[in-house]
Parts: sequence; C-alpha cells; structure tokens
Amino acid sequence: MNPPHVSLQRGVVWGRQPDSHSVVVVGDLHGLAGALKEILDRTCFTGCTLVFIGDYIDRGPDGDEVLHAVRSLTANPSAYGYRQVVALRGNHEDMILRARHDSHWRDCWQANGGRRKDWNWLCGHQAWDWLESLPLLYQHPEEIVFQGRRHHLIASHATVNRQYSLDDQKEEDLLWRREVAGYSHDTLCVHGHTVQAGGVPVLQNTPTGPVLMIDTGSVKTGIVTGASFPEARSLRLLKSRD
Ligand SMILES: [Mn+2]
Repeated sequence: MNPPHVSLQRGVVWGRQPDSHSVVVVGDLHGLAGALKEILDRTCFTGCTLVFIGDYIDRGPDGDEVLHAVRSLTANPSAYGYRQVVALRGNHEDMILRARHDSHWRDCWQANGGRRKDWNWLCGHQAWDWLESLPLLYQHPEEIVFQGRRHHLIASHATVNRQYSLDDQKEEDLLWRREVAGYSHDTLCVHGHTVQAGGVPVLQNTPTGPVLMIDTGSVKTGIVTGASFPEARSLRLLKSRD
C-alpha cells in the first residue's frame, strides 16, 4: 500500500539512456519498491555501473522489498546485467543500526518513519552485518562527462566536506551533513539526503564546484531519480567510430 500522500510511484532515469560506459546514481528510495523496479527496468542488462545513495528503508511502504533487491543486486551484479552495483549507507540505515543497541536511537528511528517490517526483514535475513558493511563514499574510477566537460564523480548520501581529503571524510558528515559546497571544480558531487521538492534533481554550481542533489522526494512526490552519466572514454569511442 502506498503512503496516503503518494498515489503513484515513478522511477525516472535522468540524463542519457545508460549503456556499458555509464554510471547511474539512484537517489533515496525509502521503501518505494515500485519506483526501484522502474529504474531497474531501464538500466538492467545495459552493463552500466549502478550506485545507490542510501536510505532504502523507513517512511515508504516496502523497505523490506527494497533491501532484498539491493542486497541481491550487490551480491551478483552480472546476473542482472550490471558491470558493478554499489550500495552506500544512508542516515536511515545508520539510525536503524544504532536502534538495535540504544533506546534513544530506537525512539529516533521510529519518529523518523521506522517500520517494523524493515526491522523484521533485517532480522529474518541476518542482514545487519551486511547493512553495517555498506560504504559511505563512492568514487567512480573513470572520468564522466557532465555539461560537456570531464569531471571526476563522487557520491555520498549526505554532503562531503572539502575541509578534508576524500580519504579522510568524517562519517557524521557523509551520513548527515546538509551544507552544500562542491569539492573541486573538476569534481561532480552527487548527493541524496535533502529533498528537492520539485521532484527533479537540482544542480548547484557552488563557488567550489558543482553539486547535483538527487533526492527527489520519494515518499512526498512518489519520484525516485537515477541520474545517468556517460564516461568520458565512451565519447572517445564514439568519436573514433565517426
Ligand atoms: Mn532520505
């Protein structure tokens, strides 16, 4: 059943149709398994790299199904026609992990849309260690093309902090920080965590570099976005075929 304010779920691929030289970064899902299915229908068996930005659970109706799908995809990406699948940890995963051991965090998790069936899925599938093992930061190994220029691509649930090197980012920042500031002019930062109320990704060209915010609201708007970027090497390949 959908939450009362979401009558329709949509999974939208933003940018170029992915192929084997693409990376697709998927925003906050919050239990919208129907929207996830639409994104998977558009991206599976393309050979692309798929990166989930975290927040699989809470608020929406089917966090257990989303967890199941994300874990299956990360365990065996080639079975679904992906080059690689990476699932990052979001602040809602952080809350449910802390809620296991701490009643304050249990209250916090419940107050933020915690759902018993997500908890039950993690218990029933003995998936707590898997959830805890999820990384906080993704750096794509190839340069991508964004707005006609080559960029490095980094993705994390909340925002990176350019005070620190990428190897030395703080867990608290990557899970919770809302301040939007680019990392460098040749790096595209892709983040979730902060809802973009219009239901479309929002690019912020900050004085320190570009940041693309891709949490398109899920349980508020019904829209989950997968942002697709071509690798720079794919354009070289296209040119050499001309
Ligand atoms: Mn979220």
